[in-house]
Amino acid sequence: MTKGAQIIFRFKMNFTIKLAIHILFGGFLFINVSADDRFIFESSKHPLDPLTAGEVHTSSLIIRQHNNSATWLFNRISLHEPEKSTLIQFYLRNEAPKDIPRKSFSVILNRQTLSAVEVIVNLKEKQVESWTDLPGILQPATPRGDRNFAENLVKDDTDVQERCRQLGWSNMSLVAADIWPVGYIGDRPDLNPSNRLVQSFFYGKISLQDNEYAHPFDFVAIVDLKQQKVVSIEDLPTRDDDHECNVPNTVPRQVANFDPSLLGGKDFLRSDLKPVELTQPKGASFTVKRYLVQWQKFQFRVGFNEREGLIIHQVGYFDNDVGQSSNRRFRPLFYRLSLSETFIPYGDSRPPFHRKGAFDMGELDIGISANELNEYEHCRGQKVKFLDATINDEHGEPLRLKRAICIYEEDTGILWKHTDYRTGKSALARSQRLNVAFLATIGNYDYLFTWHFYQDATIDYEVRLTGIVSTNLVAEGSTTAGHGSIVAPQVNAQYHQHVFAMRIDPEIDGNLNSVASLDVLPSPPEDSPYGQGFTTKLTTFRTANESKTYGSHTTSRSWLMMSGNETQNLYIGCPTAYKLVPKHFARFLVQKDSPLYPKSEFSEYDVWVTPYIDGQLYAGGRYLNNSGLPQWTQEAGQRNIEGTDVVLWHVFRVDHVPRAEDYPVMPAESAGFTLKPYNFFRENPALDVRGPTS
Ligand SMILES: *[C@@H]1O[C@H](CO)[C@@H](O)[C@H](O)[C@H]1NC(C)=O
Ligand SMILES: *[C@@H]1O[C@H](CO)[C@@H](O)[C@H](O)[C@H]1NC(C)=O
Ligand SMILES: *[C@@H]1O[C@H](CO)[C@@H](O)[C@H](O)[C@H]1NC(C)=O
Ligand SMILES: *[C@@H]1O[C@H](CO)[C@@H](O)[C@H](O)[C@H]1NC(C)=O
Ligand SMILES: *[C@@H]1O[C@H](CO)[C@@H](O)[C@H](O)[C@H]1NC(C)=O
Ligand SMILES: [Cu+2]
Repeated sequence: MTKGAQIIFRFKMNFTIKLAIHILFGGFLFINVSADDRFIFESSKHPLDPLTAGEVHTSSLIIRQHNNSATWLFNRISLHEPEKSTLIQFYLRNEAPKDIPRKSFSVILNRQTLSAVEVIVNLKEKQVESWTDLPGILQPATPRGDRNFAENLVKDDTDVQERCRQLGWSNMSLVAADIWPVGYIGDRPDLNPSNRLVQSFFYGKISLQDNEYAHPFDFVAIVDLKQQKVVSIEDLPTRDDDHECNVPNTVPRQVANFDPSLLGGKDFLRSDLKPVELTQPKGASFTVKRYLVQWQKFQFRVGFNEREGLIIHQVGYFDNDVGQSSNRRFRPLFYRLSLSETFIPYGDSRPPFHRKGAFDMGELDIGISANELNEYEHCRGQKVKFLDATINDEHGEPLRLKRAICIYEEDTGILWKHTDYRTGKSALARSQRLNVAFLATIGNYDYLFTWHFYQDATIDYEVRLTGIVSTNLVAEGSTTAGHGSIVAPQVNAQYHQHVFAMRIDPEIDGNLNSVASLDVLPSPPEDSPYGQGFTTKLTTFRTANESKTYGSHTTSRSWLMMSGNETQNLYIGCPTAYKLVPKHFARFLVQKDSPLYPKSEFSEYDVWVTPYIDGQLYAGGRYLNNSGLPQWTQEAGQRNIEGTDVVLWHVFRVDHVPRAEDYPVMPAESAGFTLKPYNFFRENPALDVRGPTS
């Protein structure tokens, strides 16, 4: 087929689909599909490219045609990534994959029963490949549409309105209802978790722009999305001796704003700051072809879906043994890098605050909350590449998230340098890094997630946490709220943890890898007559069970992902490796005997290693049904994981004890980890980075 014929063919197809949907469903608007999606040639799509708007639309159309036994709500439609076995050889050889059909993965809900079905659609054959009914207890995350629906529903409830009125808020336009997952509900057998339950915390606003978290209310409502009603309203504890005292609560009216327009104008704002600009007079050093990114010696693919947001696929490095450009060879590093789950347990032990906690990905979806980015505020540079993302609405139609991902470079100081102190001659290379970022707002919090790539082949992941701390009411006259910091009169910010579970699928110099912990320890006395000796201890994990390890700051523990038998470093003689360098040593604080523990058990260890199995993507399981890592490591049993295809999971946690300075909006806190080449090269791989003046 000629190019022209393909264009015409695709145009006709789209036209037909459009017509069909108008006839079948009474005229849905065919929105948010841009020209480039309609006229993309199949052959230019990589099997890991996110679904296009056209593919989202086609998926829901095929699903409806296949099964019209119910009215389906489309919870998600995203790429069904091909099995690793079909892609791995192409990746290892850095070849374009051939003959791999694109497929979509959808979770749909029966509008009446809210029971969920997983559907895989083969987009090439245009047919449903699998249809899996899930038990009612397995429920997918609550997308934004459902959250908005729940917010309106609680605000329409007369009991809720009465409670708000008693607190001085009779105008419901000035009441904010924050919709949270319910977390643990095992102590309420009267409520059915299969009915999609959410809870709502309430806050008042003085004006529409006002920061509501300065005015917390004293009750929580549980909403049943199946019955579409409020099923429970509970008092929140507001003083330590709550049960002894029955005085009605008052809500603080003191404002705490951060929007410059509410901050007293020009006199309040600093006027002595001059701009710092980055210029790139010769353009960018990276290229982006669809989703393929090349920068310096790195190559990788960008992916995106509604749950994880940004994904990095198939990272490789073009190694030319410094200075021998003829020897350029492709060396695989990581098959897939992603944030796989996050959990924010709150530390207030007074019920019903035991239900306050959120799995931001598994229960709320992070990808759908992506902000629209720009080059002035979020990703500062002159040459920034933005990528849109495509998700779906409940009718199965595509929704475009504009500029959801940014790719840009920046200067990060000295990369290496030495001055010969005898001659005064110096050599220096400055470090330039490539950033791939996305920013999500989930309720009161904002997270900026960035993968940084460096010229010495280091890869670093950073989460910046900002936004507003979730507040709760303290009774007038109470001086202590416990489990939190009082950040303004009657306003408490509860202690909580941020748990991030990363999925790192290494492919260090090939498909067969091993993982080991590396500790630095004092030498035993018999080896150290002067007591100053120290040494390293490498412990290679033989089973998944053995790999469940905690960080150890007393031995500077790191973990190595090692190639099967490649020994690049001729002098050291050990396998080529990448080292995971942790940055956080906070332990998971939910206790093992807590009824909340089984669902969050993946948060326990700092590192877990599992044998690679397709579909095991989310640390707590796709539906957070007490599965994920604990189940998979157990299922792996005594199976050997040395020199096999393995996945390393790194869990890091930040204890957030709010400070006065975190209020009313918190200065960004940084968290993350680093992946460093470890005897992967023969020498400093950045010797060939030029200094700024050369
Ligand atoms: C249609 O959906 C219902 C409910 O999920 C299921 O029981 C039935 O088997 C489906 N039919 C087909 C042909 O897949
Ligand atoms: C409720 O508040 C909104 C926003 O301030 C305002 O526009 C509206 O007029 C108020 N309604 C009543 C009945 O006071
Ligand atoms: C797993 O490891 C722990 C601690 O190393 C050990 O106590 C336990 O017996 C192991 N379980 C299995 C099934 O091997
Ligand atoms: C590594 O192991 C594989 C499989 O056992 C073997 O084919 C290959 O030759 C080995 N490579 C080296 C460098 O020893
Ligand atoms: C959780 O659900 C998955 C289906 O996604 C199932 O395979 C798994 O066995 C379940 N685990 C538990 C512990 O119920
Ligand atoms: Cu926090």
